[in-house]
Amino acid sequence: MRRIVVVSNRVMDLKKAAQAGGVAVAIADLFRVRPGLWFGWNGKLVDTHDDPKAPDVRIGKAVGASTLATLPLTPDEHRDYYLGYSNSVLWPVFHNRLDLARFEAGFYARYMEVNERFARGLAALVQPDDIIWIHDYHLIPLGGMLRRAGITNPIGFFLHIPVPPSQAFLAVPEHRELAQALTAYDLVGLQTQADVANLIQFLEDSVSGRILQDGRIAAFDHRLAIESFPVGIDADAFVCGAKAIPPLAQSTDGVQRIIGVDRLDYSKGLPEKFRAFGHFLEKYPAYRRKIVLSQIAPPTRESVEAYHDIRQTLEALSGKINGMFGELDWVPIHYIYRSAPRDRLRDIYRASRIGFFTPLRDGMNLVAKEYVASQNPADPGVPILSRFAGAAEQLVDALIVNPYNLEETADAIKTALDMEKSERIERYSRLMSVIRGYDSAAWSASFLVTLEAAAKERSRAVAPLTPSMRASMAKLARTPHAPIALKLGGQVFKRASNGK
Ligand code: ADQ
Repeated sequence: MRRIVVVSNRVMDLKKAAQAGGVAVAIADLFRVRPGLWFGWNGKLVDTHDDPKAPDVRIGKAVGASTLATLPLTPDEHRDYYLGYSNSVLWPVFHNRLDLARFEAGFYARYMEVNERFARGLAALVQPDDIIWIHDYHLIPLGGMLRRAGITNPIGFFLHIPVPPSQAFLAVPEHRELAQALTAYDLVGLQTQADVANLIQFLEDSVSGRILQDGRIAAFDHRLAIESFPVGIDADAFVCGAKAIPPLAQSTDGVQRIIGVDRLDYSKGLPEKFRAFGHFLEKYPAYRRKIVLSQIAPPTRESVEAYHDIRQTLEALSGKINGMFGELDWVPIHYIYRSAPRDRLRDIYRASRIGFFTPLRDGMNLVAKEYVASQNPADPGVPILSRFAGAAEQLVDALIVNPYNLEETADAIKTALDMEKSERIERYSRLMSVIRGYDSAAWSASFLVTLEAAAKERSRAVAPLTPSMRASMAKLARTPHAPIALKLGGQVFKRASNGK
C-alpha cells in the first residue's frame, strides 16, 4: 500500500490529536487505518530560523507505523500567516463574515512565505510512490508550490471549512491567486454539495473556469476534480463507550439537559443559541425548572481581534437569562469555558435529552454526529441542528432550524422535549445509518481512492515529454516570431512575453 503524506497546519502527538477535536481528530482517525507521514507546524515558536531559507524540519520518532515531521514558526510568521491571513482573512470570509475580515498588507506575503517553507521541507521528504493529502485553508498554495519543486505525485486538498458564495470569495484581494493555487491539485475535496457548487461558481467567476464533460473543471490548462466528502466520525468509539453519567448535581427528578459543545467562535452562533433558549423559557413557562442548557465552549484564537468580545457577550447573556428566569435551586444556563476529555463528553451527550448545534456557518459540525452516536438506542435524545452546518445535508432526520430565527429555534426545543419515544427511536436509527454508512474510515478511503484515480487521469492526459518535444519547446523559446502557444502530447505550452 502506498504511503500517505498528510500535511496540515498543526501536527501533534497522535494520542493528543485524538483528543484535540476538529481536523486533528479526522487525521488521527486516518492514521489508525492508514499509517504514514504527518507534516506541519509543531505548535512551537522560535525567535528566528537559523537559516531563513532552510525549512527547519524536525523528524520525530515513529509512533507505531507513522512518523511526524514538524517545523516551528517565528512569532512574525505566527502573527501574519496563522492569526493574520488564515484566521483574520480566510476564516471569516469562508464563513461569510466579510465584516470581520482584516485585509492587512503583509499578511498574504507571509502566508506565501510559510507555505514556501512547508514546500521546501516537504519536497525533501517525499518518496516517489507517496500520495500527498493537504488539509485546510492555511495551506491552499502548497500543492502548486510542490508541483513547481518537481513533485509529480498525486496531490489532493481537503477544505474542512465551508466555501462561501462566489461574491464573498471575490472580495478577497488575492482571489485569483487562490483560484490558481486550487487548480494545481488533482482533487479538491469539500464537505458538501453546496460547497462544490460554490467553488465551481467561484472558479467560473474568478478565472473563467469551465466545466468539462467528465465533470472536472478546466482552468489555467489544468483539469481539476472537485467532489464532496463529508467528514465522518469513528462511530463505534462513541456507540460502544458511552455510559450513563450520574444525575446532574443540581437536579431534582425530571430535569432534562440540553447540551451544546462548540469552540468559542463567532461562526458557532452561541449568542443566538442563548437567546433562543431564553425565548423558549419565556414562551413556554411550563418547562421552567424542568430543563437546563449546558454549554461547553473552550476559548480559541484569543489573540485574534474578532474573538475578543464573544466571551463577554456570552457571559452577559447567560447572566441576564439566569437572572431573569433562575431560582435559588435552579440555574437555567451552565456555561463552561473549558475543554472536556472526549470520553467525558461522550457520557454527557448520552445523558442529554437534546443536542443543540446551531452554528451560523460550519463546514461539517462533528459534534452533532458524535452526539447522535453516543445515544442510548432504546431511549435516544434529539439533535437540533442548524441548516447552515454542513452536517445538515446528511442528518436530515435531526430537527433542522434556521439559527437566525429565534422563534423557530425555540419551538424546536419544545418539539424535541415533547417527541414520543417511538419517533425518537425512528429518527435515531435513520441518523445512525447515515453516520455509520460514511464514517471517518469511509471518508478517508473514498478521498484517497478518488485522488489516485484523478492523478491517473492527469498522467494519461499529460504524457511525458519525448526528446523531440523538448527540442521543439527549446526552438519555440528561441524563435522571436514563433506562435505564442504550442500543443505537444496533449499539453499546451505558452511562450512568455520575454520569449521563455
Ligand atoms: P471545528 O470548528 O473545531 O472543526 P467540529 O466539527 O464541531 O468543529 O469539531 C469539533 C471537535 O472538537 C469534535 O470532535 C468535538 O468533540 C471536539 N470538541 C469541541 N468542543 C470541545 C470541548 N469543549 N472539549 C473537548 N472537545 C471538544 C473544523 C470545522 C468543522 C469541521 C471539522 C472537521 O470548523 O466545520 O466539521 O473541522 O472537518
